[in-house]
Amino acid sequence: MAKLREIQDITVCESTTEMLTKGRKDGVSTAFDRADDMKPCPIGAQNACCKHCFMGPCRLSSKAPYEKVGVCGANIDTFQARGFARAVAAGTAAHSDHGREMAELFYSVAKGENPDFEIKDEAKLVAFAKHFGIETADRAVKDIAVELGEACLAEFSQQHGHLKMLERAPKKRFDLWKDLGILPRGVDREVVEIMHRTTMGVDQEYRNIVLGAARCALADGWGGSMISTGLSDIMFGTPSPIRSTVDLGVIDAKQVNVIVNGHEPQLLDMMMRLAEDPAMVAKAKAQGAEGINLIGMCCSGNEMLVRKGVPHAGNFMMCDSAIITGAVDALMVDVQCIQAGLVDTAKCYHTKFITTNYRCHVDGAVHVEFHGEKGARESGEKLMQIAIDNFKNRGDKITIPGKTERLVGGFSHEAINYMLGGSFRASYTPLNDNIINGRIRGVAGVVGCNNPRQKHDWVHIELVKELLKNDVLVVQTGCSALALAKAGFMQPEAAAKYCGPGLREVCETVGIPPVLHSGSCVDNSRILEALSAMVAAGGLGDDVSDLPVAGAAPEYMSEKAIAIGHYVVASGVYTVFGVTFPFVEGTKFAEYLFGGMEKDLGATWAYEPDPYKMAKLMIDHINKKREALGIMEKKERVLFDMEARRELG
Ligand code: MSK
Repeated sequence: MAKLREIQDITVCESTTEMLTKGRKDGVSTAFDRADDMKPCPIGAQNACCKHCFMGPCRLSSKAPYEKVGVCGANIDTFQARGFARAVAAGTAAHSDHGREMAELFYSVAKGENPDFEIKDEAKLVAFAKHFGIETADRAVKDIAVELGEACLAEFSQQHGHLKMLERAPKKRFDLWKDLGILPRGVDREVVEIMHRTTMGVDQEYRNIVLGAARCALADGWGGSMISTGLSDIMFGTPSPIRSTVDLGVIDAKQVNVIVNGHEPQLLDMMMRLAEDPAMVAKAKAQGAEGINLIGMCCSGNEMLVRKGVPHAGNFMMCDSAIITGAVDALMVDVQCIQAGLVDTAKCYHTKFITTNYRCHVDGAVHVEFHGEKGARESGEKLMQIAIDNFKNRGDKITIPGKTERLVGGFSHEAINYMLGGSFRASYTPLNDNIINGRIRGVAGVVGCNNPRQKHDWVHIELVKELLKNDVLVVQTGCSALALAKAGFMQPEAAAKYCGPGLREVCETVGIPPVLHSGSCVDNSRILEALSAMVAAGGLGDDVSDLPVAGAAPEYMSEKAIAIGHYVVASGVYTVFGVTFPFVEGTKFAEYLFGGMEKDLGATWAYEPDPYKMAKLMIDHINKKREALGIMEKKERVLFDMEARRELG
């Protein structure tokens, strides 16, 4: 085993520090330790290798002049573009398979075949159906829902035309995609096509591959992910500002603690209901517990934090820490971001690590299948029973960190619209006005994972601090949101502590925190809706690429993040990634991704692991957009009437 980092170099999170210290004493090995012991392959880290056929695998030098080519003759640019595109396809597949699962679940509810779930938000159902061109006037909810379910499922298998949700983008952006020939046809078709194009002997021109990957990524953001978010809102409720609590202190020694981790909301939703079921509570009490404490983790938790305020244990790199408390009776997982290493951590304590989805088995875990469409309550009860029965098996190694943090989350696109404009004039106009008058410099989306090679939460927090100081409003999703929530940035009082004077004034007037939690990683589609609404509100140009906005994934680790980054860039937003990026400096591929793409799509990628330099890149970009819009100078507050707004547009 290589020398392990000191724990103060691994995380800035107090609870994680406490639990990793305990874990080392208890003999637990976490992903942080395995990262220390496993040097990343330098060739793979740069996508300078290719194993798409069996004449290789081939590896190329990452030193200029890049003359060497693979056995087939493919050069370094082809290698990198193909590796990048395959990551986009994998990420798109993950979000979209989640989206399809939501569509299947919704369809079973719509047809009246699933008594375990329901349509909670009829207003969103009608609004979403209208986006698909479905007739809603004077029709029964059930009929609209069945037609919507069929329309959503068809988006995955459609072969021709374009995905319906793309029409929600500004017209100029839609036309740009059309002119470039990258309007996605059907979600599955775009994933399959990328896998085909990147196989041996097909697409070997880096720009064509990157643009093909953009088509696939757009099928994720404006297809699979947007369908997932929309249908989840309809079934589980559209988020609106709600209080919750985050951090490992939400684990309660006196109750049966059940943590649900993964991505699809139906498992956590069912377990939350069962945790309040009198019969289940009575069973827990019979075992000596005071009740059942249902807790979310990672993005399953985010799904229900923003909708129902479920207490949240923490982000991706805290799963081991939760088990190390010794007080988690069951950790139930569905799909995505489930570390196989948790099986061994669970073995050091009494925790039952339970996989529940047929698509995700882990060697050594207990497997109890849960299907949202059929028998969800029955299998949920089985799962809960395992947790309750395990309460009595707790050992004496229990230590629960005392820290919890309050937050207000639930800032969906609809909620932001309502909060800014009120119920009669729901609109993004007040946001645009505050950007135009300079109180808000711009808006940043800070999203993505934790990566054990990076000091946990540090880059997220330092980056956001810099942005707020410079009057940049921050919108968040995924594990990044949890880093800021734990650090206290998602309370309205945070505005006075961290923001520049303009942003502080706006947040205090509206009563919002300066960092808005919008949901899980699939919910980055909400950011696309918000950007389109900003363009539609007027005064800030006529395309997303005109807006003073930027994106970042400071500590990402997943292929899903690459897919998100690529659809965000292809939608017109300058986006910076941290930690690492699979590229070789100075190649044509890199020059295109980090520069040339702007000519085609009006935005580029950037790579910068240092949070302060990352913030500078984003703020410089926002300033550049403000200059282009002619709003760089802070303006005195003027009341814009319709005529004035038209002139600005
Ligand atoms: S869970 S994809 S670590 S955000 Fe969505 Fe967190 Fe990244 Fe997984």
